[in-house]
Amino acid sequence: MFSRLGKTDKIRAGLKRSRDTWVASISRLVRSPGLDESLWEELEEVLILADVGVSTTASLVKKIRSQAKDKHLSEPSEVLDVMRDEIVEILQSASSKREIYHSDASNPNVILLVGVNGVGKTTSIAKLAHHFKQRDHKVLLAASDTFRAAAIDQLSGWGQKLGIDVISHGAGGDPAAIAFDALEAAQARSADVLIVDTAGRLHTNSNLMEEMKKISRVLSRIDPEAP
Ligand SMILES: Nc1nc2c(ncn2[C@@H]2O[C@H](COP(=O)(O)OP(=O)(O)O)[C@@H](O)[C@H]2O)c(=O)[nH]1
Ligand SMILES: [Mg+2]
Repeated sequence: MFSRLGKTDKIRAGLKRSRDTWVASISRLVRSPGLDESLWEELEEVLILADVGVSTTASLVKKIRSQAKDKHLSEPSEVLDVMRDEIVEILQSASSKREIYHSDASNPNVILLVGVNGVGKTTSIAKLAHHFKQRDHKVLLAASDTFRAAAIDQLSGWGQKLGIDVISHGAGGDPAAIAFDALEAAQARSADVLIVDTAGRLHTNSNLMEEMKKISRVLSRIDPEAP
């Protein structure tokens, strides 16, 4: 118990440290006099160090700079207000574009789990399936991890426990063909959600990445919105 609390405290302290660092850097920037090239460079550095990402940082700083010019801003503190508005806009447009769940009866929501071996794809599928089922959504699972018979048994086991059907062709089957059949079955049965399990892969496994592209390709033949 105590060691657990200790761990949480450590994580909290770590998060606080990183928040303090970038909040402190921004406050320092805002107090600096005048808007010059070094301010934009420092702002870029602070945002990248705060894990905003290189391309988002570049486009954010570009937008802030052009607004600062248009509005004839001269104080770094005014830049902070512009930055806040721009960040809110980015977050709002991202959340409106990423609708995770739609309720269109003829088109099931398709969730495709991808990741390296053992990261918890199959376990997460069981959790997601349970989550949706509890909310009265009809769920179907596709056993597209055909690498090992054990992987199919694992998914089927979860299906049995949860009372959810699993579409499978058995070990060695074509993962894309299974995904295709499963999506057809999901449409025919008016399922709300189809969750597709896949074999573990690294992005450097070119044959497995081709296999993933094929899964995506055949799914989009049935539903262009599918992953
Ligand atoms: N501690 C912990 N173990 C997990 C979690 N998710 C999965 N596991 C375990 O990690 C192992 C691999 O999980 P699995 O779902 O089969 O991974 P997959 O290879 O990505 O499908 C199994 O023994 C799971 O019980 C988790 O959130 N926490
Ligand atoms: Mg698995």
